[in-house]
Amino acid sequence: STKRCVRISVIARPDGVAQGRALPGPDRMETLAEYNKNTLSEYNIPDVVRADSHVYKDQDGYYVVKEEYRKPTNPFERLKLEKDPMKELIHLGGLEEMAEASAVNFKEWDEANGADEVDQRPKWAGLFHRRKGHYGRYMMRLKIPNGVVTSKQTRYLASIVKSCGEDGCADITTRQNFQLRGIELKNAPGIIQGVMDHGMCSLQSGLDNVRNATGNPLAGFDPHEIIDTRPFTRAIQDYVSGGGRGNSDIANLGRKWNVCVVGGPDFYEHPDINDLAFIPALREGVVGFNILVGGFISSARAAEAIPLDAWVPASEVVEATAAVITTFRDYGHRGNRQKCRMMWLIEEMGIDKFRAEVASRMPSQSMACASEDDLIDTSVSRRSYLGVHEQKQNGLCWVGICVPGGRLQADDMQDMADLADIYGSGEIRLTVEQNFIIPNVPKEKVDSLLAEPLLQRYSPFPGKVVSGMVACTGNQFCGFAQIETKKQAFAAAEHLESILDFPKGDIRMIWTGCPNSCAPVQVADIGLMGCQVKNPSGEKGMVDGVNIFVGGTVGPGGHLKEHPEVEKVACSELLPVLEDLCIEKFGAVRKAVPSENP
Ligand code: SRM
Ligand code: SF4
Repeated sequence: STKRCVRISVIARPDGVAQGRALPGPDRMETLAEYNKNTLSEYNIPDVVRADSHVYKDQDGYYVVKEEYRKPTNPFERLKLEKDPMKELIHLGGLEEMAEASAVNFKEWDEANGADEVDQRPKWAGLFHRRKGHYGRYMMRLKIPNGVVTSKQTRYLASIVKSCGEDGCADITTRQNFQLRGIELKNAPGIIQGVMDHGMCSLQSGLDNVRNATGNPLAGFDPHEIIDTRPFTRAIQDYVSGGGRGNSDIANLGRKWNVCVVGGPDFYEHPDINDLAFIPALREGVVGFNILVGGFISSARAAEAIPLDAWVPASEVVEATAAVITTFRDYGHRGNRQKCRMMWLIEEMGIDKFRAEVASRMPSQSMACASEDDLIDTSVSRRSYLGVHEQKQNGLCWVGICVPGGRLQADDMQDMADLADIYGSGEIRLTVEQNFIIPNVPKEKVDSLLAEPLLQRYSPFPGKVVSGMVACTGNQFCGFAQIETKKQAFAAAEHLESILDFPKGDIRMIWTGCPNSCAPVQVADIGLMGCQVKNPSGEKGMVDGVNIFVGGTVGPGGHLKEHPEVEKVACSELLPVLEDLCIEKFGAVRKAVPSENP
């Protein structure tokens, strides 16, 4: 069992936290060090100080890159050095001051302060200014550990989206999480306070921070469950956010960092592409986890996670998480952003030295070797969680519902919450394919749930291409995007379903708007990565196009496809190429064309 579960709902102003402020922080600047010490004292994490570390801890408890490791300083390290976002924005109320100042005239305030302040530092509070596609509005990225959310929480999030009027909408993300859009900075502190009061958190969810801890979306009710991942993902999230108070220990990493806990035979959690993944394994009869490290995707490189040759008991998941993150914090690169992810550090140190450093940071200063007794049941072939399935609890079902592309409006979220209350137990699960699940539906209520209007739009029984469709944000809101994604993805999926049959099963078609691969094309059957290509009509100029990845696999033994198989196809010429791929590589067959003269 884990020592503590999430306290994030209790951040409601413990001792020493400023009264009357929306964001967490101490009541006086002089008590900052004590505040951070108190926050971290909850976690039993040894405070390791290494002479050769690239960072030092300042008198208030924040980490700063040492002078000798500052060159070449990338722009993100510079903005952290100039003004520590966790300290200044969260703990000392800077964001609240910004909210007030920006309320008068956002554009003028933006011009006076610049992009570091307006776009980047607020990411420590989970606020992303959408400068290019949605000027003056922020996207708020939450953390929903394991994708478990209640109807009450969902309803509150729906109310935020609704309050943003036509600018408001939300996404289920590829880390089984929610993002809300259309927020104005002037309202952000109040919204963050509300989010916290509802037991959720948006702190430390962007830029050089730890992302949402993913787990098995079927945790607790899957008949094939190996281990319930919820206590672990919640405990990780609790540590990562300092119980919602902000964790100063890990608020200055060299880059983003991902973690997941695997709980079932299907690997829905994508352990291959996480910086740290826990894989259930027994050691001398004790339940615990083998550890994989270093998985990541970036525009320059996609690397599969590799074994650390380490096992930890279930009771030490948070300690192991902290040991790996702080190793990364202390030694990770701070120069070229393309070489800052943790795998680069592992390669530079060598896995043995990296392992030794991690082990030395455990409370016992050691870690057992990986166990050969892993608990992954390879006899179960990867299942679709969409549709109606019997739970391990007698008489109950879960209903997996497909939201192609994950985009939701306020009313959709409201309906999700209502359906979870009426038919289930008031709980909703989010998945990395941007879908949701309503668990705990009594068998006799399933038919009525299936007849609900929301399920006519978002089907539990989608076609064979729509069912596996995932699409990142794309150029509607994302400044990196080369193309539009969500609408094109859905149109292409519907087209393929209209003319082809798929006797060999579903196709996992994933669209990503640029090489960052937020919707991971490298694991897709067919992955489409946005790019610009020469106009096929021969006219001057570039047009939207894609590079096409084929044959990535997921699940135990799955592998990434690092390079595209077909390059630079204009979107206007894409459909026949996709048809051929479906036929040649995935056994699709053309539907019989109805004869005109029967
Ligand atoms: Fe991502 C940056 C959206 C999952 C790799 N990602 C971004 C930004 C923040 C860029 C920006 O400021 O506009 C995007 C925000 C767009 C927006 O308005 O929504 C963005 N990433 C997303 C989401 C929303 C895609 C989605 O449609 O679901 C996902 C949010 C997850 C979450 O809830 O936290 C999302 N991003 C991922 C994943 C998948 C995963 O984690 O399993 C990856 C690849 C895995 C990985 O990180 O190793 C991913 N995002 C990136 C990268 C490339 C990272 C790198 O090392 O180079 C960037 C760019 C960066 O960090 O410099 C990026
Ligand atoms: Fe934006 Fe590129 Fe990520 Fe899509 S893949 S959300 S376009 S950064």
